[in-house]
Amino acid sequence: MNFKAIDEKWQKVWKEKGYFRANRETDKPKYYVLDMFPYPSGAGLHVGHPLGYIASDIVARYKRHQGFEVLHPMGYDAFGLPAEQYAITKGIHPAVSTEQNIQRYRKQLEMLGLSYDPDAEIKTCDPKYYKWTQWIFLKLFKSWYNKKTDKAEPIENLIKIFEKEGNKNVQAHTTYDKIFSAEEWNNFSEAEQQEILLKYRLAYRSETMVNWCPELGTVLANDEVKEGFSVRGGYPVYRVPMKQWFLRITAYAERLLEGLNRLDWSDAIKEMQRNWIGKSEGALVNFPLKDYEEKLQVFTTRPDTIFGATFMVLAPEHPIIEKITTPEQEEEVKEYVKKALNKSERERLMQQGTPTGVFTGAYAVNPFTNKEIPIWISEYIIFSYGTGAIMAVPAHDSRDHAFAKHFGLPIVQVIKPENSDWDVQEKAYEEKDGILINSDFLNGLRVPEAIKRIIEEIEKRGLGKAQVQYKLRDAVFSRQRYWGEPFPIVYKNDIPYPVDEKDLPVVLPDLDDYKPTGTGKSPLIKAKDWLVLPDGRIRETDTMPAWAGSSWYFLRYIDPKNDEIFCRKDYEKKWMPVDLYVGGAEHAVGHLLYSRFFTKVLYDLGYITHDEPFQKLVNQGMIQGRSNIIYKHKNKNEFWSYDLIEDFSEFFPVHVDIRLAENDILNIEAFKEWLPEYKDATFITSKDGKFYTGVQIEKMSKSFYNVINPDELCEKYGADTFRLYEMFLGPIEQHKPWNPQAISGPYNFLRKLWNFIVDENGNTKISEEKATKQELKELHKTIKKVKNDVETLNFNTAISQFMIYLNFLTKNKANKRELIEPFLIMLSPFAPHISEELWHKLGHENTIQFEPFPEYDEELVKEQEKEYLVAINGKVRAKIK
Ligand code: ANZ
Repeated sequence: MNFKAIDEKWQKVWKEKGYFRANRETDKPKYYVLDMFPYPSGAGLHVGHPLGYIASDIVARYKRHQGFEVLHPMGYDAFGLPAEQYAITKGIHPAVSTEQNIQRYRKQLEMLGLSYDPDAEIKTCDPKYYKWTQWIFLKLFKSWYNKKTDKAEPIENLIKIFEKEGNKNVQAHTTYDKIFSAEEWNNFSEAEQQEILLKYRLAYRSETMVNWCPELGTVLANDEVKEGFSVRGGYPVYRVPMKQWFLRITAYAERLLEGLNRLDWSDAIKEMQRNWIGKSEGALVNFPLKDYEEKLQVFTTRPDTIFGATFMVLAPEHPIIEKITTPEQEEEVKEYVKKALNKSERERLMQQGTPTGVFTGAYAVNPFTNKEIPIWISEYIIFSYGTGAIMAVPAHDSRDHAFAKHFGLPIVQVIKPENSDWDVQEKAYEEKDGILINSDFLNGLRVPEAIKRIIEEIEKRGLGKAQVQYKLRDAVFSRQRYWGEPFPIVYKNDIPYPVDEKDLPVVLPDLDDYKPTGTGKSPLIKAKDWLVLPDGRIRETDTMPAWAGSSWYFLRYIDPKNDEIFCRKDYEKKWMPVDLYVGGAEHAVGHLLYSRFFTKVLYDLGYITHDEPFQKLVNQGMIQGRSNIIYKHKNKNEFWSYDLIEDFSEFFPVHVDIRLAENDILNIEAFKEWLPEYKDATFITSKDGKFYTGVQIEKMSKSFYNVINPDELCEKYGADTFRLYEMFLGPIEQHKPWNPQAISGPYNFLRKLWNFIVDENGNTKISEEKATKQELKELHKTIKKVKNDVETLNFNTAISQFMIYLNFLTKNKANKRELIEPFLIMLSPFAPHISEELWHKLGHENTIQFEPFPEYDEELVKEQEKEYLVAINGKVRAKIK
């Protein structure tokens, strides 16, 4: 039997018949099952990638058997840094290399027999696709967030309001904080008006400190930077001011939180999103300054501790520093600020050990104790959070405590834990319960009541107000790179204007020199003909980040060829949300949050009818590599078989290409050829004459020579064995090691199945005899188990049940049609090629793909007979059925 030939035969038929094309207009119930689309890197797929793809494919096929119209699409996330880096290192134009890589991926995916909709393939770098990415950007640019209606609205509405009554009644999500009348608005210059509107738009340009990475030639998002280095490549990252495009995702903070409650996602991922959004309830309080009219505003989540606020701390960026720093402190302050500003926020937050800081020389007044308290500067205060200034309560906040200890500042206890003698001089008491002390009118209250009471008092005395804060920041949306979507924006007098929608797409100009300029300007600046329009307006040269195209691709799959709109609304209404989304947990925050944000904006503007894109989310685990390692003696040119070594400290490990160590036994000759530097080494073998390698489970990586490529395995065993094998490795959400020995299990299972039904001459051996009750019972038990396991995504245990069932059939020589046909249908989602082949061998002309999934009979599944032992005087005397 030739598995490979069977794979190819049926893949061709399925493609020709178009079985997996979803009918968008169907009346059947729909099921939308989606994979996170890959970026096509040069290395191709390794066996870790298909884990999720196979799982989602099983569900897609299962749902077809269940009578659903299934949309199961695949595409390529083809813009962005990785594709471009690859192109640069190989010296090939990104468009060319990306296309090559896509073809390789497509072939690999086809080889696995994944049942993708052939019409729906999308590539984010295709102008027909990014036309709509640009269009969505324009929608963001042309919208503002109305807090009164709690949604995004067209900017024209806002302009009309400004013209009629100015902005006094407008409640918007904006950084604009002045009030103007209608008259003033109408008298503003065009430039002034546009400047103001930018502060309301959902896509806006603004100058900020960014993570600039000269080596990569681009600005990076916070989650692309780790401890001052780029996550990709590990290059140094610097903080510099730059004008950037932003998306006002902060307007959606509350709705992004609320929406999570309606989703069937793991608690872990939801929690990560909640933490990223980071909601805190507290108060804004204004502290008077000694010697100045101005007030210093702080954000605190613990206003109840205000009697214990013994100093203030400012972020090094705080603008008031310049004003209040005393001449004696000036030099020290300047030096400290300069050093701190070179670190990213993340680095500053991670700062461990001895606190750093500097005194400004100035004082504020605690409005409740009326004491003068010193104002310090420290890098542990983040400028972009809250107000960039805090009241420090060292008795009840550990960072403040460490700071006070280090700089000798007073620690005053204001909360007393109920059942302990806590010494706040030693350690901050941070719990949010206990009784207030040393706090005048708050004394004796418990913390929650005290918070309520103090906020009332703060508001009554006009010192501040209750406030909700989010950690979520607006998303930087520009890259100074070539390989991305151009912005549909042109400048006149440095004011950004939208490109006419009918002129979309703004096609990425073909450049020969697409490498980063290294100056902070995008390489598009070199496309002289493209850059300047006939009327003198100049194009935006930044490009969009990789996540632009991936934040809405799930909508395009529904209506992939439409030139009139990104996705027909009636189709969207039918097909969204995605019923099952499978992908890696590394996208827990970025991609999933941005997709939810895009969805909500399009929903607000009336283009779609669902405000959450992914109903159920499953994160597949990682497949780890299984490395083979041999050990060389440190002082001799000798390698020792693993089992002979007692003291590993006398040896150093050498990774061996796993292909040279079948069953963990080293092929010594092949190894010497592979690493000629060891050709004269002696190999001390084990007693049985074999040379055993050590084994280590670690990341699958080229540098450990443990990467396994699906191509070879499919070639050798066929796609069905490969699919079963990957699913058999363990629960889908768990990380698990690649274990090549275990492939023989699924392989033998499929061969045994084949030989059970087909004889040596290729003839079918099937009996039309009725099944016995016992046999039916076994069948129905299997149906019940498999159905339940597929629905809960426990594919590994479903496969075990297949094996048990086949053993039962072979043992009982029960090659009966009644028992085998339902088996093939159940198996088809897992091993579609062989199931299809055997189905036809049993005499069917139709494909197995849409055969109804077998139902089980609850009566049959129940244990119907039970044997009781009858004991008389302690001895078994009889058995009763
Ligand atoms: C006084 C206080 C007393 C605080 C106390 C905490 C405990 P979350 O929950 O993360 O929102 N804070 C405010 N702005 C900050 C900034 N820009 N950088 C660093 N820290 C800042 O934390 C809010 C608390 O973190 C605030 O409440 C403030 O310290 C500090 F016993 O104010 B608290």
